Amino acid sequence: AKHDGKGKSENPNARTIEVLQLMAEHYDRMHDHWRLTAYRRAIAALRKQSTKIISREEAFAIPFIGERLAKKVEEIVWTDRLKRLENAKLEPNDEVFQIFLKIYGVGYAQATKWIDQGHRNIDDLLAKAQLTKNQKIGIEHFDDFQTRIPRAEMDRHDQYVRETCNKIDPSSQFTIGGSYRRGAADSGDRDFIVTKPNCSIDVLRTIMLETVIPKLFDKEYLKVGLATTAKDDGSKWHGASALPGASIWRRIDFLFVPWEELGAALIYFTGNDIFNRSLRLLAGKKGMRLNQRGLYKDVIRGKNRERITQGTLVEGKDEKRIFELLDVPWRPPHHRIC
Ligand code: DCP
Ligand code: MG
Ligand code: MN
Repeated sequence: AKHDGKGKSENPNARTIEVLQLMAEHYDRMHDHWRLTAYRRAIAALRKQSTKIISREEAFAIPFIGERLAKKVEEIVWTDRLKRLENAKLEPNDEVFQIFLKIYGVGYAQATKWIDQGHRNIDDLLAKAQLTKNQKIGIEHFDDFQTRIPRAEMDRHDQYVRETCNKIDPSSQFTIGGSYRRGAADSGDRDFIVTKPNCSIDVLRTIMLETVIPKLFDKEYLKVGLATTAKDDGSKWHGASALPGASIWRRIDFLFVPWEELGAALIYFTGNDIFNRSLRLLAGKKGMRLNQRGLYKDVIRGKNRERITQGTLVEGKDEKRIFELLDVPWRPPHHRIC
């Protein structure tokens, strides 16, 4: 045992706490806040006990220890170990987990599943895992998609897409948002915000999906489509493309945005994500609400700050006006890093 004789072992549940702590650290590294919090609460509650908790019934009787955690407490007491912790084979797998999470479209659940199935690297996945079409593309172009795009190349994509699209539909407007609009020296992907004056989102989406995107495929600029969603508040198309003569595939996102919502969409898709969160929080504090469609006022909230009314739209179109209405001095995109 790792008891250090500095008083830690005096707590009757020291060993249980030690193992649960390792589990908590594991979830912390996995960014699993929900489980991390559950473990922290359970550990704090267990620390207050003056007797050794041995059975799951005893454990379950303690506040903040649910059924599953109670079972784990019993397992630790009786086996001096926790299978779940060993299955996670912590150190090596954390690295594996982080790699799997970098594959396009792979989230926490998928990465965990693969690790539980015994896969330890990309080659395992290619050889043994059942992959969807997108997962295969994400893996085959793993290095491509991980390589940052230098700003000079971003400029060339901007020009290429703009020229091609404007030949088809001169009034569509394209802005690259994301890190590029914030002035970054390199970017992970291209976030094209597409809009068209006085045009419904349905018509814009149809032009893009049925004419512009097929044209970009014809020219062999677009290589593959990865995801498409169509919603009232805009739509997106995810894929990959390469400039003529280039072999490296780059991730490309098209975000179709209604003309009246351009300002709010620009704020959202320019980010960064933390800036967005702080702006939304501020809106909330002022009785307003900000999302990628607009700024809303007279939002009524309950005692847990949950929304009771959605509020009325005050501004969607004008990016600067949204800052003004929030009483925030204008922040040019390259100052929107938190
Ligand atoms: N965004 C957000 N919250 C998220 C994801 C995205 O607010 N969870 C917004 C802010 C981002 C923008 O969308 O800046 C574009 O998302 P990207 O993932 O493309 O991020 P960036 O363009 O900022 O960075 P990168 O250079 O890695 O693409
Ligand atoms: Mg981006
Ligand atoms: Mn993106």
